[in-house]
Amino acid sequence: MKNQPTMKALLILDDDEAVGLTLRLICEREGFTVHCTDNSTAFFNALHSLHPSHVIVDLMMPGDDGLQILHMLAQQNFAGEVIVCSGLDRRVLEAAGRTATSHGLNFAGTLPKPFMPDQLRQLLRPTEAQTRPRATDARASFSEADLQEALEMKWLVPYFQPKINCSSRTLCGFEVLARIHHPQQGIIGPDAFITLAEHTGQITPLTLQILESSLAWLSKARLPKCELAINLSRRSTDQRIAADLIKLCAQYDMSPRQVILEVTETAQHENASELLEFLTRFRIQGFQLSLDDFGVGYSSLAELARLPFSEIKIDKTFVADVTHSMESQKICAAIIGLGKALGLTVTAEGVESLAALDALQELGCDRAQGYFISRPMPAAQASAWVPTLNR
Ligand code: G
Ligand code: G
Ligand code: MN
Repeated sequence: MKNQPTMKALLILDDDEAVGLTLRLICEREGFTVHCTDNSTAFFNALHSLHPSHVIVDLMMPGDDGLQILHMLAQQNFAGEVIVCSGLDRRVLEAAGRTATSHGLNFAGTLPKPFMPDQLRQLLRPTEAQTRPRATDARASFSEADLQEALEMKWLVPYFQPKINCSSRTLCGFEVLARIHHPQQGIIGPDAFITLAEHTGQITPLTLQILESSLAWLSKARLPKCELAINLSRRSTDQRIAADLIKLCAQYDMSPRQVILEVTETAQHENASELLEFLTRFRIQGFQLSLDDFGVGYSSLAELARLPFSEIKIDKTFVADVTHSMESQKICAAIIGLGKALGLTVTAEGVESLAALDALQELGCDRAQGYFISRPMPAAQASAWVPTLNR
């Protein structure tokens, strides 16, 4: 659908007339033009003539499959907000919402039946997704040669995202996140080049460049006791990194204890004993080791038991929902309990609100990182960053 959506126009697909009427009354009072349909054919016809800014889709209707409707909306590149509505179990509704997001739709939220008018009003408010430009997929356009050029020209730039202590809310360190400042293409994120680098053998030089520039920054930043967390791909178990990291710490007069190596998720390591040896060597030298994105993908309990980690980072998918999903809250609590029992530091990543930070503190989480605290920043900004958070 190429046409711009009509502002404040709502299209409803629900076979229950009473529900349709209730939705209409509430939304009209909010200034929406509302159109109700009770079958998929009428819904898609109306979609093409009205170009609504919002749709509400009932998940269960005779003859129509709500998930199929979401799929078709995505195929037609529907750019408006999608609300999923149903009397089904909350967990099923939430799962349906996730399928909408995974298809690339702008999913505004779920509406249970019965619902309170306020729940609906909340979903009609403009979300961050509406004001944020859609990420473009630079992955396809960035090649091995482009990356080589970026490495040679030193366009690789470390960005720094603060980590704070959950209870004192003071700064404990920064995670280093790589970006490329490309003279023509602008700022390019790691999604465009980390996996590429892992496959082309460019991950070791990339890691070393990031290490060098971030250690150089910290040594000048006058931030005593500040820790630096660096992402280490499972594919970069190159002994050169260990030797160079030790040399760089000495050169910049930094204790290895200030450096945390975050073992990332991007690839499964083929050789388990090689990874074990590689990581143990760092620990012997005094570096801290963190298991990144814990709870998803390859960051498993087996790894936690086998490898000498000193920190776990709760994956942002659980943290994002900690204030409104019982499951996510229980999972965060369990990971924090597990971390404590094993004597590890637990860091939550993806903290996007004060409510989430408070909830994590309540659960006993040690550290937090996320957009609520600060987005990743270039060096000049990071040196001057001071937490300004309410308690
Ligand atoms: O913001 P963000 O888009 O920065 O990072 C996306 C992913 O890229 C994260 O999973 C992060 O671990 C990874 N990443 C960022 N910088 C580096 C890096 O220097 N080395 C490795 N191996 N991964 C990185
Ligand atoms: O290495 P790792 O996968 O953990 O990298 C962290 C990633 O999470 C980076 O891409 C970083 O930009 C991103 N990130 C950091 N804080 C937040 C946040 O509050 N919300 C979201 N959605 N992403 C975040
Ligand atoms: Mn990380």
